[in-house]
Amino acid sequence: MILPVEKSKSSIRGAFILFEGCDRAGKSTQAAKLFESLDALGVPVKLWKFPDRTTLIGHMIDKYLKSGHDLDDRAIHLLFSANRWECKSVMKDILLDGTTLIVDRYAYSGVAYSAAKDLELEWCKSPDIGLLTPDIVFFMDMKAEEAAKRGGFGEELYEKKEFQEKVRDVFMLLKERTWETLDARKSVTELYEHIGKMSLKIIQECKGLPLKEDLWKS
Ligand code: Z5A
Ligand code: MG
Repeated sequence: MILPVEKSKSSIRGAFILFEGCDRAGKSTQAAKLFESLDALGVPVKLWKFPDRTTLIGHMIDKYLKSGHDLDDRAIHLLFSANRWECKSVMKDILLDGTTLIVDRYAYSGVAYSAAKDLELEWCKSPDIGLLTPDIVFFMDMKAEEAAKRGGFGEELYEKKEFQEKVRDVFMLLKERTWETLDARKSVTELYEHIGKMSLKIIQECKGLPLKEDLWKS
């Protein structure tokens, strides 16, 4: 009798697709567009956003961002990181279940915004060591003065041009092999053409690969 071969979970895993970049670069726009088109194609997919403001830690972060409440820079950094850790096991289950996860901001934002406040880069990275590692990072690159022309800039705590330039400089230091840097000044459609193609490719490539939980480990 031939027994059915049990599929190892890692052989069908989904891809971890991340959007990063400074404020108003178009991350959420592209993440939503990618979600809609993959969903329409019948690809199992979920959209996640950090900070995840729906959790208890997320509520504290939301309050901080909206009120400019005076909180120690290291304390808020650790809260952003804790917000990712509290979501890790659910994100892992989603990916191992074969569902692609589109994530809007993650640990790179965590480090970029805190290091821009002059906290040491290595200290900023350390609480996120060992989180899930994205398979591809679409870095939406744009200068702060261009971003400022877009809607909504200036409503939350970090949305100041000089600060955003510092954030961008730190992002540049964090670039890795998995990063695709995109010129965020291009049109939504033009950007999406590339993002859509690259995402389908990475979804295929990841299917047989183990999930990585080694962010910044080496
Ligand atoms: N933060 C942190 O400090 N530490 C952490 O660990 C994490 C985050 C995870 C809130 O983030 C803050 O938290 C953020 C970083 C910090 N700092 N600030 N401020 P958020 O992700 O919640 O922020 P947001 O409110 O979603 O804004 P955003 O992410 O900066 O914007 P975006 O998603 O990149 O852009 P968008 O919403 O897609 O588009 C912005 C506008 O531009 C909108 O009017 C669009 O219609 C328009 N748009 C988009 N694409 C285009 C193109 N291609 N051409 C022209 N116009 C466009
Ligand atoms: Mg956004």
